[in-house]
Amino acid sequence: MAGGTDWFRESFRQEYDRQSAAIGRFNLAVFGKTGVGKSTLINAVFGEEVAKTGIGEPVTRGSRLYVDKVGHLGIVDTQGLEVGKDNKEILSELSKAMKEMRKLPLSDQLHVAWYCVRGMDRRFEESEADFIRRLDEIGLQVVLVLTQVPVRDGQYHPDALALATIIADQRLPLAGGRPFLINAAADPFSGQPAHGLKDLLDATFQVAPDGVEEALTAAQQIDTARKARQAQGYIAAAATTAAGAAFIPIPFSDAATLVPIQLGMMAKIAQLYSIKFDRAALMAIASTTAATSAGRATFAGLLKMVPGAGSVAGGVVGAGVASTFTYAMGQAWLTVCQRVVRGKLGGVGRALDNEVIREAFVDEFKSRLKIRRGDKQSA
Ligand SMILES: Nc1nc2c(ncn2[C@@H]2O[C@H](COP(=O)(O)OP(=O)(O)O)[C@@H](O)[C@H]2O)c(=O)[nH]1
Ligand SMILES: [Mg+2]
Repeated sequence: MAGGTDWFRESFRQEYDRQSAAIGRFNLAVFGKTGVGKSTLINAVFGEEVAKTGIGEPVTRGSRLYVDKVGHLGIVDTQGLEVGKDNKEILSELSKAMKEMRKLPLSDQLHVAWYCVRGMDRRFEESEADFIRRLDEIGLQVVLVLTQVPVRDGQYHPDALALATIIADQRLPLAGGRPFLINAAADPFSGQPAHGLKDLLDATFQVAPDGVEEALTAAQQIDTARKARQAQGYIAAAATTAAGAAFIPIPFSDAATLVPIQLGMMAKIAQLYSIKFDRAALMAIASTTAATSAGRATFAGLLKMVPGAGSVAGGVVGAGVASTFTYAMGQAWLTVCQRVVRGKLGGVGRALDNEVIREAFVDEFKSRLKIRRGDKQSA
C-alpha cells in the first residue's frame, strides 16, 4: 500500500472533513433568565467543552444573536439582551435572523429553542407565554424546560408540579405539549439526583428536522445507545457500499477501492463520539498498523485475516470478503472509539496507548470475522 502514515493521515483528514460536512450542525437557541441553569443544562447534555467556549459569532451579519459552534452543535444566545427585559428586541432580532437563515443550508439555520424557567419559581408571567407564542410564530419549535426541580421518592416537588400545571393549562405551542421537568446536575449535599435529561433530549429529537438528527446524535453526550445505533447504521451502509465496489476487481495487494469507504466510515464514527481529528488519526494509525511492518498503516494486513481473502482466484476481492472486511473493521473501530471515550484506552487528556489500542482493535476485528464466517463468501 502506497505511503505510510503520512499518506494515511492525509487520506483520513480528507474523509474526516468530508464526513464532518455531511453530518452538519444542530443549532439550538437557549433562553431563560440569568441563573436558571442554562449553562449547567448545556454542560449536562452536550459536555463540558461546549459551555467553556467564548463569544461566538453573529448568526447573520450584524445580528445581536450569537452562535457558539462546537463540533456538530451550535448554541445561540442573546448576549447583552436579557429575556424578560428585552423580549421585544430579542424577538425582532430572531424574526429577522430566521428570515435570512431560510436562504442558508440547513446546518446554518436555527432548529429548536429551549425556553428555561426555574421549576421552583412559582410563577409564569403572561409576558413569558407571549414570548413563547411569538417564537412559535416565527418558526421556532419550543421545548419548555423547568430547571432545578427537586424530586423525592420518585415524586416531583409539588411547587414545580403546580407550575407545570399552570403552564400546561395555557395551551402554549410546546414540543411534547407540556413542560419538561429536569435537574441537570446532581447535588451531593441535598442528595438530589440529576433527572429528566433523556426525556428533554427525546422531545428535542422529535421536533428537530430530520436533516439534523445525525448532528444532534453526535453533539449530545447522554444517549449512548442512540450513538451506537447510528454507528451501526454507518457500518451497515459502508459494508453494503464495499460489497458493491468489490464487483469491480480489486487487486488484493492494496484493496484500494475499499480504503476510502472504510476511512469514511471510521471518520464518521469518530465524529459521532466527538473524537477530534488528531486523536482519531492517532487511534486509526494505531489500530491498522501491522506490528510487523515498521509502523506502516496497512489495510492489506488486516484483509489477509478475512476468511476467503487469501484464496481468491486471480487476487481479486469478492463482494462477500469486501463486505465482511468492512463490517469487521467498523465493529472493531467502534469498540476502540467507545473505549477511548470511556477512558479505557488512555482517556481524555491522557496519552493513548498504541499497543493497547491495536490489541483491542485486532481482538474485536477477529471476533467479528468469526461471526460472519460462511456468511456470504461466494461472490
Ligand atoms: N444542583 C444543581 N445546581 C444547578 C443546576 N442548574 C444550575 N445550578 C446552579 O445554579 C447556578 C446558576 O446556574 P447557571 O447554569 O450558571 O445558570 P445560567 O445563568 O442560566 O447559565 C450555578 O451555581 C449552578 O451550579 C442543577 O440542575 N442542579
Ligand atoms: Mg450561563
